[in-house]
Amino acid sequence: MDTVVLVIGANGQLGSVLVQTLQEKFGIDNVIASDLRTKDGYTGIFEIIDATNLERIQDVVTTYKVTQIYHLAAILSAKGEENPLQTWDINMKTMFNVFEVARLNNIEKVFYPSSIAVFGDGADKESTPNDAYLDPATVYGISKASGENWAQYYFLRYGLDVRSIRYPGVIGYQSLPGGGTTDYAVDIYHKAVLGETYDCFLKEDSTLPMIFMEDVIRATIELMDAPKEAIKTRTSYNIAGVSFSPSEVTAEILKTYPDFKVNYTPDFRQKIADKWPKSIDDSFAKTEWGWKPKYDLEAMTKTMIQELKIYYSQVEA
Ligand code: AKB
Repeated sequence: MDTVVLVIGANGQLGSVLVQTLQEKFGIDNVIASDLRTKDGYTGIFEIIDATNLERIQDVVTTYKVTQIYHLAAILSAKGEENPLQTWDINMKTMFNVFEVARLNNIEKVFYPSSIAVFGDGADKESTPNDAYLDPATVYGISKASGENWAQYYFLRYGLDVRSIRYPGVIGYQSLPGGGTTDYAVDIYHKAVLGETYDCFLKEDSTLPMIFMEDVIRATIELMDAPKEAIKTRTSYNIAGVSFSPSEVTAEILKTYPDFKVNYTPDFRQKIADKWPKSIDDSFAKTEWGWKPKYDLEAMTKTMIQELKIYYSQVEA
């Protein structure tokens, strides 16, 4: 039987890149991208799905004989605070719909992303362990901490093979993030390449765990490819890429753009960042399925600047 993958939330920062990787891996006709709206210029099969509607997910699963689901749709940390109850409803309803459709249709594997937002003041801020106490301070974090436990519940109760990673802030040149606290770390590169000043919404010494897009996509695929017996952690895996503060990434950018200027005007997102780890212990992922990051701050910065320069030269042409 062919693997047929449904990606929910395919237009997001991660989804748009992950879909391409999955198309290369499984074939363009075996990947169904879905989101609330179609995307201009998308190549491949696309279905409009509002994941709060279980019947609609069921229709698509039946039509395409889907065997794996990646559920990437969620409202993130900063945006989620605008309307906490609605964020809870959307994040939880979409998750339950995916888990239920997966269970009822004997879906082979489900990917459910969690986040470093599950951690709060109860966890060590340096090298935060996988099994640290979880007291999230945002509704997004609460929904993910709860979702991880539901993932484990569906595995233990129904044998549904749900796999999960706690994503750090994701940095990539291919797409833009939206509604997160770590978004500054993508925006800052765009402003540098455009020759503009960046107004940073976090303090200059606010260190957070981040990861380069290539690493995070590889981690996701490697986890999904790992033998079932290797996956001992059924809540979610910490993965570390690189930890840095706004002033550290600025220093790296200044090596290429010595005139680049950053102003610091911390806003409500600083409070969110203050609750999160500064660095992550990812030994469970390393030991259980062989996770290993490749990109450090220097390599990431080089690639970001190189690729964004190409992008903006094409936009301007
Ligand atoms: C956010 O900032 O909300 C996300 C995340 C760390 O999950 N990027």
